[in-house]
Amino acid sequence: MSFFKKLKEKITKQTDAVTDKFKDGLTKTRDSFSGRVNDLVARYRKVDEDFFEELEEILIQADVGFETVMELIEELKMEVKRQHIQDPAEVQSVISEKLVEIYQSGEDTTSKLNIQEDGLTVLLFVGVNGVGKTTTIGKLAHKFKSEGKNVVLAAGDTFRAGAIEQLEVWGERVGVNVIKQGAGSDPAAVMFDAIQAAKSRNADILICDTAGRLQNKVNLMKELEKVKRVIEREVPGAPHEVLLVLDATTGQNALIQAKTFKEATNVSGIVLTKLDGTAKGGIVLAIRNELGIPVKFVGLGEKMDDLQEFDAETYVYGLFADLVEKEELA
Ligand SMILES: Nc1nc2c(ncn2[C@@H]2O[C@H](COP(=O)(O)OP(=O)(O)OP(=O)(O)O)[C@@H](O)[C@H]2O)c(=O)[nH]1
Ligand SMILES: [Mg+2]
Repeated sequence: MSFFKKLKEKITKQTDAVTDKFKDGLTKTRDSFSGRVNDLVARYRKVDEDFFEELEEILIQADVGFETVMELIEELKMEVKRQHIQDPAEVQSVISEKLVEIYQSGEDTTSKLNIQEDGLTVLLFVGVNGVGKTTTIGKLAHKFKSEGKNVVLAAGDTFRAGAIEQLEVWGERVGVNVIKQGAGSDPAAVMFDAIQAAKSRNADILICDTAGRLQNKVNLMKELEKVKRVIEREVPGAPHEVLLVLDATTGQNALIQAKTFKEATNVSGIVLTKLDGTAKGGIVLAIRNELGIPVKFVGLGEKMDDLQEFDAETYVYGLFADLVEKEELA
């Protein structure tokens, strides 16, 4: 059975809403990446060295990342040999299969958040300015709220003008409390307040916003350390997740940011935003494969329900949706 067929079977187990989100959100990448793979397959009569070279180029341009592309091409070559594939059209399904395999091959590929069954769960959001931290917090608060959880937000970005108000707008929209202090106050003090408030309200989840920019990187990292220390001290075992937000449209730059944050703090998961805004959605694989940190959520638009738990199979379905659907008819 071709992998497209297997994918189709797995996908039908998910709700249509989720697959549609991935499909819509990945339109740009699909049009560009899968369009080019299609064109490649149509131009070649047999799978040879030139074919692989062109494929390599297409993958690199989709931001899959150099190391990951090399690994993928090696795997593909072996698989093509093993299955005696000669028709280039058959390679597409193998590519999709290998993409899923590469994503799932590392340890720790779960996108499930470490949510405490009893007591308060604290989620700390970090990332440089403009990547989508505050928006993601709003979307996630909405998700938890609709699951019946009691959510509190902490306005830990006291640095950027308007940041507190922006989180308050989300708080009102979603219907959750936002704990804040004045602009310019110590974010660690905000966290302390927020934790006390969350405890006294018996909250299930506290989501902490932080600043994305300080005068320099050293200050930013020091501030994050201090915030984290207060959280650790006030809630044993917290923060339960340190989620690094990366903007998919910044490509390889996102990888560099991730390396910097990884050195400074224990990042437990990645939220990759604005996947809908890039034709280079292959960055998901580069992040996973080159950093070894799981992508827990992806942002597929600006609306409240545009945040989706990451799933490698649904993602690859989004990349090849047209072909997968065609397969079903065949
Ligand atoms: N298209 C799209 N836009 C997004 C997504 N996530 C966030 N954005 C937009 O990105 C912009 C920046 O988002 P913010 O949430 O303010 O980013 P931030 O990381 O909090 O930025 P600072 O507070 O300046 O550090 C906003 O215009 C968001 O609407 C997404 O998944 N898709
Ligand atoms: Mg913000």
